[in-house]
Amino acid sequence: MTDGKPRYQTYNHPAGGWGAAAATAKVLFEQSVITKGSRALLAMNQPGGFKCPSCAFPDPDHRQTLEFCENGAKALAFEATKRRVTRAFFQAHTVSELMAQSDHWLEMQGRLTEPMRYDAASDRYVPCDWDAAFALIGAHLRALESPHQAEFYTSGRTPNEAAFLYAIFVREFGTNNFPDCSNMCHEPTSRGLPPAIGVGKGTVVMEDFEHAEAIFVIGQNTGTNSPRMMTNLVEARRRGVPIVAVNPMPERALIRFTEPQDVVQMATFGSVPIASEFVHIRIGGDLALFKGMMKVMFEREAQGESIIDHDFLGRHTVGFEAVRDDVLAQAWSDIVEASGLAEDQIRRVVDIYIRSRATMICYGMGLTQHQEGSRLLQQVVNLLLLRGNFGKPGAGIAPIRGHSNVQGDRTVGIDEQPPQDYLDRVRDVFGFEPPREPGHHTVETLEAMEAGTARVFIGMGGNFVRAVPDTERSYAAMRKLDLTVGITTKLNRGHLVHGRDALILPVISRSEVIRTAAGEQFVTIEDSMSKVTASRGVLAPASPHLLPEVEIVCRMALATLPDSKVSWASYIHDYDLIRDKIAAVYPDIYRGFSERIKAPQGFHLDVPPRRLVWPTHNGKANFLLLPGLAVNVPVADPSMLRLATVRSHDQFNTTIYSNNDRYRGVYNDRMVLFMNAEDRAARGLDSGSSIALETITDDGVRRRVDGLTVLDYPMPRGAVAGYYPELNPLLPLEYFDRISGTPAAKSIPVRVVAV
Ligand SMILES: Nc1nc2c(c(=O)[nH]1)N[C@H]1C(S)=C(S)[C@@H](COP(=O)(O)OP(=O)(O)OC[C@H]3O[C@@H](n4cnc5c(=O)[nH]c(N)nc54)[C@H](O)[C@@H]3O)O[C@H]1N2
Ligand SMILES: Nc1nc2c(c(=O)[nH]1)N[C@H]1C(S)=C(S)[C@@H](COP(=O)(O)OP(=O)(O)OC[C@H]3O[C@@H](n4cnc5c(=O)[nH]c(N)nc54)[C@H](O)[C@@H]3O)O[C@H]1N2
Ligand SMILES: [Mo]
Repeated sequence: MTDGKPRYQTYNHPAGGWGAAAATAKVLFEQSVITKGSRALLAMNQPGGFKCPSCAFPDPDHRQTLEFCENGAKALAFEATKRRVTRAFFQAHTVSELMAQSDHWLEMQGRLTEPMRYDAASDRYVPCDWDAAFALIGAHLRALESPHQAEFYTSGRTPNEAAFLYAIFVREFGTNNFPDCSNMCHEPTSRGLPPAIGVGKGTVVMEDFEHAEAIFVIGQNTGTNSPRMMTNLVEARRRGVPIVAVNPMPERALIRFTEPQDVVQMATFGSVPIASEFVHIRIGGDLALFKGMMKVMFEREAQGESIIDHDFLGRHTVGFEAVRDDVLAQAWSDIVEASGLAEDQIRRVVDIYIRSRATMICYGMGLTQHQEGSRLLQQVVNLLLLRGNFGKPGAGIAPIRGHSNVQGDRTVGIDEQPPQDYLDRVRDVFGFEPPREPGHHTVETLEAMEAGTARVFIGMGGNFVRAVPDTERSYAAMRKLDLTVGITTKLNRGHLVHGRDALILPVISRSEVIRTAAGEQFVTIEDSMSKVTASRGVLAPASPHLLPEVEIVCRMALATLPDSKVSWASYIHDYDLIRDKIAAVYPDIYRGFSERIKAPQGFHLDVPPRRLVWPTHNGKANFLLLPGLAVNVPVADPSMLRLATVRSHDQFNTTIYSNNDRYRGVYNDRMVLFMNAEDRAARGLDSGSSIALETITDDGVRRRVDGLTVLDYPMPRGAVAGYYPELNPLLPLEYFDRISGTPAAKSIPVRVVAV
């Protein structure tokens, strides 16, 4: 597989196991961090160490062994790499030349080492000292006619302390324009769940896995994107807990898994079957599945079985009757057609659900990235409410978040529609009047750039232009700006698609030591289960010229707001002072933060529905309606296929570690399209044919990606899948969930164009 030629072969082994161990060793070796890397791995997710920079799945409280996974090791190895992007590198390459390189190539150049400024005369980035960089940002921001002409993006690796201050800086500057990666990810969780249960977060914690009697894993590729959760699934299966996996792709780790940290299993080549029921859903068919399940429950209840928890419904909920009427009005033939599932299987899934006295429903992007993503999640809540699956051990809703601190960033103020009580407390604690009107989310940010009303873009981490929809259009929008700033660890496309002025500001990463005038500092993050823990880097920073994100925020504020009411200079050095302010702005959840964070295992933020308290407008949990069975606008065109854009096993979002996708049997290629063989044959194509895809829209814009190889894959009929971000040019900017603004990246209507 090392000759670079594309190869495709079915992967028949369990996921995890020696394949994962070998991949871990290889990646550490290739990034030449074997010694440094293994020392860092020992400190990852241990009390006193740093939090894994990869996904948001919590680390366990009680396992004392080496706690990491293949993809955590990859994230660390690529962060701790010895490769460096220096001023000589930028001298040797114009931006236009760099633009012609692949995302993988850019990533492989290594860590950024000093601040750089774009020089139009030479089309190169040239060195620029930190003071000059902050002065440039301050000058641009102060020159704007309105603070709403600036957009302040955040990606979810930024820790609480930096995100909290960034939110304060931007609000004192005068806008709520906070597009963030969550706007493309779990925003349906943040916006869809509050009307239903009063919080936009999950209601389970790690211990719940030990008490669950059934676990659903819906629209989530666990073995690749939250590999540490596999340990919980393996343990659950060993206890005989049924696991229902709902996915259009039979993801390998959901079928069979070998726990790489289980010595006996590794030695004996053993493995554990994971899904007791694999539900091969059509793309967007989940709504029909949920309604089918509820229909069976109502029907069986009507026949005298006791299935619905009427006591729970009576005490805690409102709106049950309307949901029951809606569900009973759906015909089985429509449910079967929309879900692509046999009625028998839906009845089997219901059996699993009603035998369980405590059910957890975990989900990922397969549920959120649809045009009705937010309301689809409300149907998940309906399903859970019917059997009282809240407020007891082992039960609840479990959004599996993406970036390691994406949930935390939202909690501490990265929110384009901030609650008024938060704004009141910001006013009281910091002494300025924050703006009250909602700001831009990611899609609105792009619209403002296109319209020319946005002039400045500051990216706190991430790779905005590469992550967003409608690639070509978004590139053009970005290039209209006066200033673009990338606050970042690695070179990425976002630095090459830039405004008239542009800065690259390199930061100290999660695994590295932050030392200030007040001594060594730590930061905090909140995981997917609302647990807040400290993170202390152990490695020396990649370059002596890097700054921590906190200092960058403070110095942007000092350069922009000469009359600020906030004591920015003090926060640069002492992060406890920042945590004291977080506690003051969020007394309900963060009171005593600086003290509580001293507990080696951290602490949980309060999630009221766990206590059966519902902070909704009526103090109840609400059954909410989503009429019909469609989560995306129907398309009449018979040639239409629904395209899901997914991650390979060897990438972290726009960071491409390699061109392999081991569990799906793809090597040295990312330009592939997974298709059902009958759909392929119906189009007169051979397996391995090269095709183009075109988006079906009525806006007159041609969106097309060429050079895709068709692979036979067990997809449901009418569903195809390929990789993000290569296929983002096909995703129209207008194609998003109206409630949350989340682009519907899992259900793009496309047609195949033979070439
Ligand atoms: N190694 C690694 N870890 C990561 C990331 C990474 O890129 N690499 N990214 C991080 C981030 S930011 C996030 S948000 C998470 C993402 O983690 P996931 O949510 O697992 O992300 P995706 O790869 O987008 O895949 C989602 C799954 O949804 C399925 N799917 C597609 N359409 C549908 C549908 O209509 N219904 C159902 N039921 N399923 C569907 C796909 O087949 C796929 O298995 O992972 C985080 N962790
Ligand atoms: N078509 C399609 N589009 C999607 C998705 C999809 O499934 N399909 N998924 C969406 C999802 S779920 C998400 S979350 C977004 C992701 O969008 P982003 O979060 O914007 O993208 P990433 O690729 O995670 O960002 C990687 C960059 O972050 C920087 N970085 C890494 N570590 C640090 C750090 O510690 N500090 C700072 N300051 N910078 C750092 C590095 O420079 C790196 O190049 O993409 C979305 N886009
Ligand atoms: Mo995400």
